Amino acid sequence: MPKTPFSAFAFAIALLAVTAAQAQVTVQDAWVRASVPNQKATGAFMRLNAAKNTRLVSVSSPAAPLAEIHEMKMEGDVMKMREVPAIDLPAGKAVDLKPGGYHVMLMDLPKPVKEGDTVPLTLVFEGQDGKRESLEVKAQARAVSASAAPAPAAHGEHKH
Ligand SMILES: [Cu+2]
Repeated sequence: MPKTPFSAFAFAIALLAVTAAQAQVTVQDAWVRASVPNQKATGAFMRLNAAKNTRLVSVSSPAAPLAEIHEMKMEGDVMKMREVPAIDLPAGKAVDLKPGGYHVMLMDLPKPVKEGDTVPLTLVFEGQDGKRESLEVKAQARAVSASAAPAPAAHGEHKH
C-alpha cells in the first residue's frame, strides 16, 4: 500500500519524538547471540554512546527472567566472567559491549533464542545527578560460531 503524505509526516513526527526522549544515549548494532536448546544463558552486545556522562546500571528483557551486566577479562591465560554493578559511559565516547568484554548476560532462558529473533532489551541509565532513564532497544539474534567468539573456557588466542 503506498504511503500517503500524511502517514509519512506522522511517522517523521514519531521519529522526532523518540529522538528527543532518548537523546542521552544512542545504541548501535544491538545483537544477541543465538542459543542452542538447553543452553540457559546467552550474551547481548551493542555499542553505546552517551551525550553526557552516565552509567548503564541495569538491563531487563522479556526473553529472560534474569539479566545481569557482565565483564569478561583475561586473568593469566584464563578468560573469566563476573557481574559488574554498572558500566561507565563517558560523554562522547563509544563503549562497546562485545564478546570477550562487557556484555549483558541473559540468564535462565525459558526457551532458546533463535537466529533472526528480535529480543527487546530495556536499558536503564543513571546520570551523575542520580536520575534514571530507561531506553528500549531491539536486539537481533545472530548465530555466532564458537571460534568467532571465544567461550569462557577458551584461552591463549585472544588478541587485541
Ligand atoms: Cu556473562
